[in-house]
Amino acid sequence: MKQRALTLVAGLAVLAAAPLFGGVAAQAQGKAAPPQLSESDWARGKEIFFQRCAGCHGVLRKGATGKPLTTDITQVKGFDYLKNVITNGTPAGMPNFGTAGELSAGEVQLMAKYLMNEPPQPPEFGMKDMKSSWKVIVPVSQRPTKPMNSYDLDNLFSVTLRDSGEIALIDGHSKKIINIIKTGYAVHISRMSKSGRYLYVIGRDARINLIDLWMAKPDNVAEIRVGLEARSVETSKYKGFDDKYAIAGSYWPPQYVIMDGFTLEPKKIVSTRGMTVGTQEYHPEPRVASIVGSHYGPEFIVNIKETGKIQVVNYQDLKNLKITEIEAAQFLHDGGFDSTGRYFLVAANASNKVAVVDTKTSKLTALIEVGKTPHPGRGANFIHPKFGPVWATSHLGDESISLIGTDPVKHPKQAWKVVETIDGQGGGSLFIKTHPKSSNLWVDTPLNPDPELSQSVAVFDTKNLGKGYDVLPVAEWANLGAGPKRVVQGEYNRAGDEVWFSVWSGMTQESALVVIDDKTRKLKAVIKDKRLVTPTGKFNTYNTQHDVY
Ligand code: DHE
Repeated sequence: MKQRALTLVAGLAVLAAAPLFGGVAAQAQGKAAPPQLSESDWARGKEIFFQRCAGCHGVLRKGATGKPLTTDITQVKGFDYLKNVITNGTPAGMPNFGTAGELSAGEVQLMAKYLMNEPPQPPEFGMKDMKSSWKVIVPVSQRPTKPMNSYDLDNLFSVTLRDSGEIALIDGHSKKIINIIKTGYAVHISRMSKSGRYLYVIGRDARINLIDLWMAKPDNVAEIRVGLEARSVETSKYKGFDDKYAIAGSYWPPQYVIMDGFTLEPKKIVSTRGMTVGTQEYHPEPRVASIVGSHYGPEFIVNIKETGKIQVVNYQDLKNLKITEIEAAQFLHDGGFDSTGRYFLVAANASNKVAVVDTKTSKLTALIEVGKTPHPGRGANFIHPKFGPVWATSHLGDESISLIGTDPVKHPKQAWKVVETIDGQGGGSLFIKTHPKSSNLWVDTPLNPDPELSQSVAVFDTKNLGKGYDVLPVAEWANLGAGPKRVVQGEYNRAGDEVWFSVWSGMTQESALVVIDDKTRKLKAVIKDKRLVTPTGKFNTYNTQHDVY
């Protein structure tokens, strides 16, 4: 059966390719023929793959955080194997989509069949597409000239409402929702402008929303789509360039774009396709992972997953763009600054390494072997009683937490080495967090297949790590009905005396935010509201603006 895959996928563009399904018999021995799918099942498979799978496995399914799923592999593994892994997940970080109730039994079977067919290649997305999606909702000249509300703009939380395509802006003091703002689908991160006035959020569908916190009721003032799939957005942080530029990295097409910071007008697109580190092979899909704005120069630090290269992009002269390319390791993902803001540490997750870049010299400082599949979020900086300043990461693939020395001046022997490894509750950790005013180190495990672990959080005392950790039953505290109730991503308030966690359930189930008193580690508040659909990431305005973590 020959079909035209011309269906719209989750609001995405029309696919140019016309894949053949089921009609071509598998040639190689041991390979199962790709199962046939109806046109509607194929469209649904593409949609689910975009929403749940492409981030880890890649649009072309060549693998990164997740294993490669090209048909030479999937047709050999076969339907039953794929169905089992999608249902139950793996301890290495593959979510248990079936048993968690996120995909129905029918959807799991559909995905197992879908994966045995060739992946469709989405179209490119260039300047013309960006410009036609670009909207300035409130022109700069019509925006307030001073804050028009009385909120403490240093203590707001931008909370991703993943599946409803919104963010909730919450007042950190009253814990009341200020506004629910329409955004792209499954906002991945929120970032602040240098001045603290503008909030930038990016959806998985590569839609960026620019929110002005000075409005009486903060809301969107501009938006744009920069591709078909994306995860990262950042702003110029170097002195003299306050709020001037924004940058967004896409997963598809593999590229990044520098925009005007006040309007999101796209200025310069740079493709990331090219050669990998090490074997120096061409890669057709080097996706842009984390991006940070340097405090030491007019530069963005752009981390390219599949090539394993870090680009230091100088934004002083966009016409004569200077890019310094640093060889790190595959597959670069998420990371954050050390406590001084000079060094950037980024997980090369499938290489089990952390790469360190000196943003003052634009050179690779170190490549450090850590545990299995590091996943720090932005990491956690604290003073280790014996080894001085350290930056910590937890791991998707094992229970370890690696502490890396970050002070080459006063602790040169420890600098850029794992000075200690401690064990948390289990693998499946995504985020680790502390605050300069706290001695608590919080480690979540939302992707652990055991609900006891995915619904609780471990907390260490940084002054006495040898004592082990306490387990706090955060999901239980939220007192919700049925659902996966994954406890995810701790985020501090401005004062550093409370930490917020999301209890992330299914789209039709109740979710909540749980606020813990940092000193007593006791429950302080549960924020529930029927509008809080699938909350995941939370970003405190001050801590995000100043890279406090
Ligand atoms: Fe994330 C950060 C990519 C899965 C919530 N995530 C990041 C960053 C990247 C990334 C590149 C760093 C951005 C930066 O700092 O500029 N995330 C990916 C994936 O590719 C992956 C593995 C699979 C996917 O399909 O997206 C993935 N991430 C998830 C989730 O399942 C989470 C929990 C919910 C969701 O939205 O799907 C999730 N990712 C987050 C959050 C951050 C993040 C909350 C920011 C953490 C922070 O404190 O900065």
